[in-house]
Amino acid sequence: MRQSLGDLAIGGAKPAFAEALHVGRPNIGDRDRLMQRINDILDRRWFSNDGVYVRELERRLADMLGVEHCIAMCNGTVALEIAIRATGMSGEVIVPSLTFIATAHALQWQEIRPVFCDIDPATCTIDPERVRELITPRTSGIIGVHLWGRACDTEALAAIARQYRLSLLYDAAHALGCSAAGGRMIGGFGDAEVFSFHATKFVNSFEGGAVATNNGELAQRIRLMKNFGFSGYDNVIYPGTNGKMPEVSAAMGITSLESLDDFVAANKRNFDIYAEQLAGVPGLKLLPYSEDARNNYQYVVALLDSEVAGTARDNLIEVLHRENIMARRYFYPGCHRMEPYRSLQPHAGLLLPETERLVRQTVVLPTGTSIEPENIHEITDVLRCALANAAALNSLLAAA
Ligand code: T4K
Repeated sequence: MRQSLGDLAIGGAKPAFAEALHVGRPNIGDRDRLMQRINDILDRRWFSNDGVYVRELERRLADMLGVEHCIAMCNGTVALEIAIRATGMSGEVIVPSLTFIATAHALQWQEIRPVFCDIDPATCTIDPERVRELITPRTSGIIGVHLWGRACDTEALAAIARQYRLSLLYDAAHALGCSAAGGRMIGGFGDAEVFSFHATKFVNSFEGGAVATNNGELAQRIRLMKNFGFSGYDNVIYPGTNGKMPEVSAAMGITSLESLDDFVAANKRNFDIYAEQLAGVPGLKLLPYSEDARNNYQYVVALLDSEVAGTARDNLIEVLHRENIMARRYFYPGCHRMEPYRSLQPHAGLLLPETERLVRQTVVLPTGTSIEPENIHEITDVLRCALANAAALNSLLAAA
């Protein structure tokens, strides 16, 4: 057990890990099954354009999510862009600022203004009461983000969308395998929901994404849009782009999905060890997962209250990085403080007090199948030691 700063790399000791531990290390399912599938793809020489693996992935996802339609795509960002276009969003769309930059960029890319909305600190998702205050005659839609797998207040957002006739999308990049409170699976809310299967997601297809919807007409439009608008050979009936998922990605996606339960179990095991080891550490608390919902446990988010802990979040990140524990500050500093939004909307932060507070507190810790229980014991030992010596840590970093 580490006692003093001298036991930490920042105080001169050897780093806890010789090789870096990363947030977002990919999970890998059954390698043999993956290689069989890739060999099959090579044998059949069908690499893209609505191949059998893409269809199988779409079918499996739709079944799992309990939705009628699922359209696989090359990544989550393009899937968002296409869903935004297909639902006819324009003018202004209300989004949280506390999200990965892709959510805002998918709008701005199409010259739609993202109007940043504050979060409900209890769920870290868009606050419906604040949404109401941001509606103008130019508002065409809302995009909720099920951040870190925590479901938005889907009922309240649906009521607002109905009342003001707005399109309603969800960025569900973090929320595969999660449900809202009460058990209804994320995937079927709003007009459509968008998933990411990027390498860093707990179910990955190297790169990939998908749109899930129960609206057949919308699904048809999205299918056309992701394939240049082709409706059969030599017949284009719609403007479109290339959003297709390649077969090799679908093969990885299917193989990952087959291991979903194992991945969730590893994430939950890790989360529980973090929670047990960090219980009672002053100023540091893990963002809990709701007992009323199904969770994928893919993000371990610790929140540091620097007043109570006696040191700043960035000092703790520095300590962890020196130990080769590559914790992240997701999603610091908030979209509204990144370009082009910082220049276009310089005062947006005034309406985002909860977001501004939270982005200064987050420490996202490594998890997933590459992280073993003993790794977590080391990580939490480092955290406890750093915080037990907060005053000395502040002096050391101030002198550096
Ligand atoms: N909406 C939300 C809410 C999202 O979080 C995302 C993506 C999207 C939309 C868009 O979906 P995609 O278009 O990406 O499908 C990473 C991912 O690139 C991004 O997909 C993800 N969110 C975001 C949360 O994380 P960065 O900028 O943090 O990436 P990077 O390169 O710093 O890598 C993250 C960590 O993962 C590092 O610690 C290294 C590790 N890593 C990464 C890769 C690619 C590995 O260990 N192995 C790998 O192969 O965005």
